[in-house]
Amino acid sequence: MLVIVFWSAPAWADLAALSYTDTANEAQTVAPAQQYINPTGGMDLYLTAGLDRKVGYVLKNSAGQTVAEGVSGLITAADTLAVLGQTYYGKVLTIPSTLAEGNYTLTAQILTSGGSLVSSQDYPLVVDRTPPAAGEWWSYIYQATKRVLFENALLTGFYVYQIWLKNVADLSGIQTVQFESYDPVTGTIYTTRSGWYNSATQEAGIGGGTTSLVSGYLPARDGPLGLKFLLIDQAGNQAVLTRIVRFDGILDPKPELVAVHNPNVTAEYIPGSGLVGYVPYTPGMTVYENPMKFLYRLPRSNWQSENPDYGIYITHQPNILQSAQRAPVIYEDANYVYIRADVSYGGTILPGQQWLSIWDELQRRSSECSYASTQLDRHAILSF
Ligand SMILES: [Ca+2]
Ligand SMILES: [Ca+2]
Repeated sequence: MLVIVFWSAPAWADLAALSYTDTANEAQTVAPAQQYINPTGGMDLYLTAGLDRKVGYVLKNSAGQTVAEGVSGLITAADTLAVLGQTYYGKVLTIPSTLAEGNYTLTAQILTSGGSLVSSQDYPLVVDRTPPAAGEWWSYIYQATKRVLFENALLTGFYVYQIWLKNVADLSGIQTVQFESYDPVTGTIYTTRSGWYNSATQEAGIGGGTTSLVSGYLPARDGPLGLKFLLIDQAGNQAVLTRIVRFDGILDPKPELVAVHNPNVTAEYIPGSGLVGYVPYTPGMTVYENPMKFLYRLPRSNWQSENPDYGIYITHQPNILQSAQRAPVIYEDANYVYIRADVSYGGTILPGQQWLSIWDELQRRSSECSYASTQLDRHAILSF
């Protein structure tokens, strides 16, 4: 004799699973513990009981009104249900119509063959088909104010510490925040990261406000960049928020220190250029004047005058008592501009600020006050 032992049902009536098509048009089969559901049509109930019993259900809304109910035929040995990795005796009953959003109580029942109630079990359900709501995009730039992140904004990669959405809310609660950065032309995804949600402030975003988002959240590249937040509520409904920005994510290619001025030399660094007295830079070379005159070479493609969104410029500070100013371009050819950066050999005016200190600095600014800077390598091996 062939004996098939199924998982033995508990004494109470059991609802093993609910099955429905969700708001993303995908089939879902979930345990009732899921509680939050988003069916777009009818819904199948996997109800289990012993042989020679019947199963039934009653669905009541939050006002206590019965909105659907049903009873099965007799369960026989042929009535096996395989769902969510388990096999049971039972029947599938269907709630035929689309349920209105709101709170429900689903009562699963076991009945005798004559229809008398043997046991029942209540399951709270929340039907939620409304995706999360979200308000404005915001950004925090280090040492600048928090501000709205508009479409097509110029955004610095170096000092953008946080990007987030305000007024993020959902009646059933936010379950997941996903972030993506992508190429808005090809759709290529650059980064995918989990985001955070703060239910107290109703904000969802990326970044903790203490480090640059270029470390993993945003790609190290220049150009138009798509930003996307995917907000998923407890019932699985999704809201997709996108913003395209002009993203200035790299400094490269950086200016290259190619020559240093020597007042005792009259030859031209490049014949015909007028760059008289500039001699090729070598580490440890001797310099004969103060302030020192450095000659940097920068590809035109990364020169801010020709690439205003994503290019760079150099500031210098010829005198330590002066504020930094833009270093002048003193020669250019088809491929490069040559920039003279004057750097005081200090140490006498402000104690502790010796050698080349920090004045050979790259800076960038955007029309929206994005700001980033980085120090070039310190050429501290220069000596007099
Ligand atoms: Ca919702
Ligand atoms: Ca750039």
